Amino acid sequence: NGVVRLADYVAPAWRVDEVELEFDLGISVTQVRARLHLRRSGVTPQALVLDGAGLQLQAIRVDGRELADTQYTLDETSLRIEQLPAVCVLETLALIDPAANSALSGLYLSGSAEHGFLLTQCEAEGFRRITWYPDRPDVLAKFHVLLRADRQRFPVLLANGNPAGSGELEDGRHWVAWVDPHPKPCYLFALVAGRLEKIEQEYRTADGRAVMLRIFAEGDAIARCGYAMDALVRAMRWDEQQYGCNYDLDVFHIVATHDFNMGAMENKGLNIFNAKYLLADPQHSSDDDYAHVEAIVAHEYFHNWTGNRVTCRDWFQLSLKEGLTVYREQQFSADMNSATLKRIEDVQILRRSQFIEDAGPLAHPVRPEQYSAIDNFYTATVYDKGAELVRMIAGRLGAAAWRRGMDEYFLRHDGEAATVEQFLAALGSADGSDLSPYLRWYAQAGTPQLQARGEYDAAQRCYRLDLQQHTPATPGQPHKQALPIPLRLALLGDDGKALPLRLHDSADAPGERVLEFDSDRARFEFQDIDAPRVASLLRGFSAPVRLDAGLGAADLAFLLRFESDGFNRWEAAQQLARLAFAGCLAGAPVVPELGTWCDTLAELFPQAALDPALLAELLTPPELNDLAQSCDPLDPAAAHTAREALEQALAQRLGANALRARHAQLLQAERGDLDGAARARRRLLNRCLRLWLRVEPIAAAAMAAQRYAEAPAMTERLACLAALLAAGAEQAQPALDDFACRYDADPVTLDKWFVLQAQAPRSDTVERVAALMAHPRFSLRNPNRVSALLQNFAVRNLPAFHRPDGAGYVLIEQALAQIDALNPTTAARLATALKDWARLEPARRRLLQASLQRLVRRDSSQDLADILRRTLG
Ligand code: HT7
Ligand code: ZN
Repeated sequence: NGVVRLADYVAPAWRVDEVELEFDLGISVTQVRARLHLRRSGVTPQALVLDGAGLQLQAIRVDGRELADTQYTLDETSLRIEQLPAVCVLETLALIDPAANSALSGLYLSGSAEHGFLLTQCEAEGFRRITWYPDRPDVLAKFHVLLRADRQRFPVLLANGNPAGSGELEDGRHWVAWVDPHPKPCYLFALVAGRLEKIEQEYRTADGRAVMLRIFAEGDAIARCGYAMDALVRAMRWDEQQYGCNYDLDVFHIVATHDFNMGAMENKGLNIFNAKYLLADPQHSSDDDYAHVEAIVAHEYFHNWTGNRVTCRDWFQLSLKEGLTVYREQQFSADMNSATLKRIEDVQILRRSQFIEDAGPLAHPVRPEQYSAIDNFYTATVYDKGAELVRMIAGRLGAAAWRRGMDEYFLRHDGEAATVEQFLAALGSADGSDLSPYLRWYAQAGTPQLQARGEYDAAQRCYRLDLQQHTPATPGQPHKQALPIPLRLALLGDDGKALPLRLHDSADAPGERVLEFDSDRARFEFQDIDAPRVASLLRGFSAPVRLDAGLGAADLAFLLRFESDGFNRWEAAQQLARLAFAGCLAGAPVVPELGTWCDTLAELFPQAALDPALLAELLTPPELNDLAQSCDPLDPAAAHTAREALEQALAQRLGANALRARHAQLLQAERGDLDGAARARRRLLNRCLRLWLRVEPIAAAAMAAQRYAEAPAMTERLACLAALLAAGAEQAQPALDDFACRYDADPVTLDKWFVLQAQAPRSDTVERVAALMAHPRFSLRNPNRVSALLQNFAVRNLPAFHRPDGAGYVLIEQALAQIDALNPTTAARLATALKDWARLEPARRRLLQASLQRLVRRDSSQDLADILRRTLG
């Protein structure tokens, strides 16, 4: 039935020591010759079964001798040979058609047949579309690659590893050879062939290797690769300094493409990037884009050790490389920028995607137990919750033992395909810790709910904290175990300073403690506390849980004023906003929490000492997607209205004068600089604009339109256009038209134009999105365009997508059927936008369920069918 189970893992029967690949490259016909140097694993004879998909067999030989038809079995997905010597060389010759590959997995064409280039994407199971091979991550081989192609059409020929020769052939063709000395699984294989420009820079590793760094892109785009190069150098240095990880080849190449199913790919020595996450310059890229480029360049580079040198035994261990690499990128970005802001952003991402995933029909453990389409498990749970698990473990060990543990992990498993158990064992060996209780976090889906209740006992002069944990049932896991939860906390004095905390059985009294809470319930008593105090719990978001601390508006306002942990200060603002939202949603005539939230923020607003970026975040209530999780059943329109009420009340409380003045002051200081301080000021500037638009719409819209027209850089232009659209200002349409003209020829920037319209809070957004699907620049073949227009509409525009007549559902239903025929990975990802149907109020629920049922009755790809089946339950 196509289901793969972790429990069924069997080590490979055959190993590949070396593989020689020869490509005769062409847009519509590429010939692939593969010579696999095979070695049987055990003594007993075993059939060789290789994966293969969409390949046309031309020839097959073993040790140089042609096989007769009766000596092998070939079907749609495999090649099977029963009788083979224990050591032999299997040679196959296959034909493939890259131009017909719209799934963007295997070897495919990016761009047009005339001007585009060829490239590969092999993770997770794309290599089988290139040649017959044991397409599983625990078969590691040394790759030798020879590329042949027409020199004019394909002047650049790249593959993994180090260059190993090049030369001319007849008829204007040429060849380039590559050898990768590091054995690797085939999912890390890559080649690129085409007309590409490059920039390059020399780098010397800490251990003395001279490396040539090169970035390749098409045409003028190469002028926008300088920032990525700088980010790469920063990441390489950081990995040497923080983890002792040096780069290990003579070249490191990155290639940008507009046609890609994900953000980027860490192929050994030849990373391939979605252009959206590589190109950056002030004219085309916002501050957020710059941050993404830095983070993703670092992420892919860090995979060189966490993923490539030590890879995964099987795809169930995916988080072993992804969770760990996300965590390493988070540390890097925190070091390069503001650590508090980075933590806030990471938790926002976690809450808005992973918490929702974990609470719905697609919930799965960080290490799933089974899958039917592995591409559907590149999820927020595997990546972002996986990173939180690594963060808890790193925190549990402390910085020094964490580093020793990582050294040990590399020492034990370099050149191997490892498991989560091996990772925890290596880390724990650093200080003799048993980290196996954390395996429960890897195995158990769902977000734990942590309830904390504090009480002051005046007679005993002690503060008593009662904790309870509970994880709701998830599909296939009705009963949950208690998990080890590190709870970082402090008790704050009147001035916000952390008081000494002494537990009854300990002598030390630090100002902050981490309690390890690993049972269903527990009580902790802190001694010598002189008065009732406010507890600041889960500082820095020390565990990926939903905390119910039972704090009222007054305590939250106190934390918002005085908490010194920047993350928890922001969290107090969020919690207070949640209380206000609940009141507004319930339709209460007076919502006292709303008053407290607004008053406290009004008090903080003029404080010059506050970091402007943090202030901008404090002034922003949780996103609608996040707030919507607390609505049961969910009426998206009502939730949107309640959140709007929050924004409006805050704008009114701050007042037009204060907002106008702060906006003017920040605008005066604006020079378009890219440093952290300038970016922080811009964040507040644009937040002020949004709020000001609510209380002085005519003047603020005029200012936004002027700023749009005169914008020195993209952050400004985009923020003003988005603000005009959100406010429904009359200047929005002319600005949108202008944006389309300016950036018509630039796909990455034009995507922003599609995004803005998909997210517009208008009653006719469905019709507009439908019209945009017919726009000459829109294509269902391009994942970035599909994501910009359709994913954004379905996921980030709740009121429009959930229009009561169900038109939004029908639009996505019809698009899904078309996209699935072209690119199942993209279709499956878009379909996850429908997962919350059962939480909707009855009328919408029925309409969305009907759309899902119609889709499920169609003949769809395995990827899409898997999402639909799990969504409907
Ligand atoms: N490791 C990469 C995964 C990836 C991928 C997975 C499925 C289909 C297409 C893909 N492209 C890249 C991305 C990463 O670094 O996490
Ligand atoms: Zn990754």
